[in-house]
Amino acid sequence: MDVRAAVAHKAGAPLTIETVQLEGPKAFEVLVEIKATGICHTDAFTLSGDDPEGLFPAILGHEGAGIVREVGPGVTSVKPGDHVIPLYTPECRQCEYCLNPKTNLCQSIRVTQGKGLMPDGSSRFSLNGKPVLHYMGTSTFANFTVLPEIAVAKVREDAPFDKICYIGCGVTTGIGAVVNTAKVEPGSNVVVFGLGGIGLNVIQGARLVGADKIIGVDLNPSKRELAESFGMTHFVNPAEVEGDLVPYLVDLTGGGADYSFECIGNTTTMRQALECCHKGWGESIIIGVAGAGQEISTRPFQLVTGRVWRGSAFGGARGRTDVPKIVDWYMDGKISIDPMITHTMPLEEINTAFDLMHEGKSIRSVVTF
Ligand code: NAD
Ligand code: DAO
Ligand code: ZN
Repeated sequence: MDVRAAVAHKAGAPLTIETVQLEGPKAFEVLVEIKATGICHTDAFTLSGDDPEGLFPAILGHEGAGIVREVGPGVTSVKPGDHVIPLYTPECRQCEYCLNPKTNLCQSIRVTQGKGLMPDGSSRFSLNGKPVLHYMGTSTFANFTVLPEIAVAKVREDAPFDKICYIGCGVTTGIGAVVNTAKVEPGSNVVVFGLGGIGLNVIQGARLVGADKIIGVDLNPSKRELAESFGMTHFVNPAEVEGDLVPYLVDLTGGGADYSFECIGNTTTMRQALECCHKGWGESIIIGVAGAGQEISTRPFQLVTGRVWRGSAFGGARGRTDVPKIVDWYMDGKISIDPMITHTMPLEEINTAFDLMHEGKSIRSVVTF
């Protein structure tokens, strides 16, 4: 079938809106009509060329929501008409990783997904007879996409696509890092580096679990107001701090953060996030993705004296199990999404979403089809 897609032909170039061909679902695959997709920093990271796994030409996008239109042979968990959120971290419930409660990193289709291919080793997208690659197993910058059955979460049908698409990455990544990865306790002091689409969700996750001080760190003062509305209690602009940021944060938290979260992807702030943690027990969670080849460093004595460095992918969430619950939280008013969706646009204007992100003017832009 013909589908409308934003194609990334090469790193550093704008996406081009084109009609591409999409083959139907094969065994254990589903065809999904994408109704809305968010544009995340990670799409920009891949498009920039900094992503070591970035491959071209490809159809980017990993933060979508839509409706199953067709299922391939063997599919049992969803049917045409079901509303779904694509999962860049699938959940097969059978692999060694899915069977280990310590991780959410299902590996059953990891090798082909990393090559931009479906599990049978081929692409379903093509342009003028030449393959166009999938991205993160999701490729939501198209009005139709094909996914493995294990890479869709079935969600309730009364939830609005243009809001719940954000649960496909940013919301789950931020809230999940607090709830699943760090397991932040009520009364904790939390420091969040970066108040973008991920950091704001860390903040609302911290408020949800009853954190005490929730300190946001960002160079852009325009992020302050929205962050406060999501529960930030103190704002720190590093550019306005006299002297070193780390001792300033240690002082503000009364000895160091119980938990810190790095939501920028900068190795300098990763170090600051670790070192502002409380001696003896403070834990720092890296969420941000740094550029290819970059390395983190600290003095090992920081770890010897009880600080812990950890990472979190997709908020430690198991998508098919946890994502429908997060949609319920949104529909029940337990979490908020709408104010973070600052811009909505048609596919034809998707490059504007990248411009707004780079200019620091948006939290989330959403393309609706
Ligand atoms: P974003 O661009 O919306 O937000 C980043 C924020 O950091 C901005 O508000 C910016 O002003 C601020 N900032 C930049 N440099 C700073 C500095 N030196 N000091 C203080 N503040 C600074 O990005 P986002 O969409 O929130 O994504 C954040 C990171 O999370 C990215 O690296 C993204 O790739 C990553 N990410 C990780 C996962 C995961 O599962 N681990 C999932 C999604 C995104
Ligand atoms: O299992 O090796 C693996 C890869 C898991 C991918 C997790 C991706 C999380 C970070 C990228 C940001 C996604 C938007
Ligand atoms: Zn698995």
